[in-house]
Amino acid sequence: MSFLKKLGRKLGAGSPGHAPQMTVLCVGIDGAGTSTLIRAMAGTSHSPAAARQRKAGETAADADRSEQAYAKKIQAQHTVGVEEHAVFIDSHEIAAQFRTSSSTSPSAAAAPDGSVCARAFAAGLNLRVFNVAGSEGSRALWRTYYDSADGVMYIVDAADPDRFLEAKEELEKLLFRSDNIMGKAVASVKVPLLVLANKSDLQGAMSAEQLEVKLKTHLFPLDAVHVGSCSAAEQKDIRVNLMWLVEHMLRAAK
Ligand SMILES: Nc1nc2c(ncn2[C@@H]2O[C@H](COP(=O)(O)OP(=O)(O)OP(=O)(O)O)[C@@H](O)[C@H]2O)c(=O)[nH]1
Ligand SMILES: [Mg+2]
Repeated sequence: MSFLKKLGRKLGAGSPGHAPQMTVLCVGIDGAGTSTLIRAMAGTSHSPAAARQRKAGETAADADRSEQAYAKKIQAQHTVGVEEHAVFIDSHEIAAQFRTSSSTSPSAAAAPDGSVCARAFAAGLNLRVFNVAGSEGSRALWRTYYDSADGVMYIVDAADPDRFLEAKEELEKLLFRSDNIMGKAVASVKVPLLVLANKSDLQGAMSAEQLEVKLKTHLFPLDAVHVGSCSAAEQKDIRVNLMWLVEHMLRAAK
C-alpha cells in the first residue's frame, strides 16, 4: 500500500466524513415501534418528561400532570411520510462484528482495496436510515425505498397477536412480486433482511424463534435473513441485531 493511501486511511479511520454510505429501509405497520427503534439507534432518544421545560413557578403536582400529558402526546405521534436518520457505525465495531461472526463466507480482511467493505473497515460506515410511515395509506411507499436500499429492517410488535397477520402480509407484499404467492415467491430485490420482534419487555411478547416459525422466513428466497428480538423502549438488543445487518450488507456490497 502506498504511503499516501496509508496516511489517508490513518486520517480517515473511524471518521464519518471518510466512511462509505449505505441505505437502510426501516419499516413496520403503524405502532410496531419503528420510530422508537430508530431514535435509539441514532442516539436521539430522550425521556419525554426530561425534554419538557418546567415553567417558572410551577408546583410539583402541576409539573407532574404536564409531564404525563407531554409523554402521552409524544407516544401518540405517528410518523407522517418519510423521515431520514443518520447512524454512524465505527470501524472498530465493524471489525469486532466480523471477528465474532460464525459466518463462513469470505472474510472482510480479503475484501479488495477500495471496495465498500474495505473502506468501512478503515473509516466506519454511514447509514442513511429511511423510516417510512406504517399507516395503511403509506405502505405503498415502502416499495419505492426498498428498490434502492442496501438492507431492510422490518419491525413487528411481538406483543400484539391481533395485528400479527397484518404485519406478515405487509412484509410479504414488500418482499415479493404481487403476481407470486408464498411458496413460489420471487423476491423483487435480494438485500439482507433483518426482522425484529420488538417490545420484548412486554409480557407475552413473541420470541424471535416463535416469530421466525410464524413468518416462515426459511422459505424466503433471500440470501440473508435473520429474525431477532429487541426492546426499542428499553434500548435492549438493538445493536447486536443492527450489526448482523451491517455485516451482511457489507458482505453483499461490491
Ligand atoms: N413496551 C414497549 N413499547 C414500545 C416499544 N417500542 C415502541 N413502543 C411504544 O409503541 C408505541 C408506538 O411506537 P412508535 O415508535 O411511534 O411506532 P411506529 O412504528 O413508529 O408507528 P408509526 O409512526 O405509526 O408508523 C409508542 O407508544 C412507543 O412508546 C418497546 O420496545 N416496548
Ligand atoms: Mg413512527
